[in-house]
Amino acid sequence: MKTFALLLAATSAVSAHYTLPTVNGAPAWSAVRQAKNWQNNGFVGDVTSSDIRCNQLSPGNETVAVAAGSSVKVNVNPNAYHPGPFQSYLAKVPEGQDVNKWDPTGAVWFRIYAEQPKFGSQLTWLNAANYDVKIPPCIPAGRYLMRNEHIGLHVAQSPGGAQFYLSCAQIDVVGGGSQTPTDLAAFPGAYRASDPGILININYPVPTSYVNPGPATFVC
Ligand SMILES: [Cu+2]
Repeated sequence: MKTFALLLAATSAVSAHYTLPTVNGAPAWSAVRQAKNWQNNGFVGDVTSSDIRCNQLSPGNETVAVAAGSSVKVNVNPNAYHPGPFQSYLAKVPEGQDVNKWDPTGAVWFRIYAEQPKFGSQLTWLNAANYDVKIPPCIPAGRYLMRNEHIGLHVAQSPGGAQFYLSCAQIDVVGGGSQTPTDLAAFPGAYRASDPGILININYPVPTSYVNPGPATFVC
């Protein structure tokens, strides 16, 4: 009986977590590099860990073509249950590198989306199952890694309490322009555990502003 109760407890804990297994409806973990949490739905808690980059278990094996200026539909399975922001970054795969295997170390990431909450008697977030993220129309065509994350802030009042759910998708940007993205950041490196958008009590007092962690969002 004791074992059974423990199993039940473990199951309900898992169901509160989530993965980001696909973009634009591709088969799970094909155009999205398989993440370490694919079975247990767990989170990354240490922003200084290399897991904060892509939480990667295995390379990808597909890319999804997307026109510059159009949107990518990022799936969160079953949904981004916890209160907190959704954010997206891109990194251009260098010429001569294999999109399935390139390890995006160093300051190669620029942010393209950072969700802000609605303010009131509590913070209100999208908590969606799908996020439509617009690819900037001016960036050069080519292959990119797209790092998508949702940050759970429900116990973020303690250092290390924020929960990062993330994965990296492989996209092929078609069209585009010739602008060079700015404010490049590295993972790890872009975040500190003490950042005001990471170490935060969202319940009391209820914040009247929210500072997304990471670099400025690049806009064309
Ligand atoms: Cu959870």
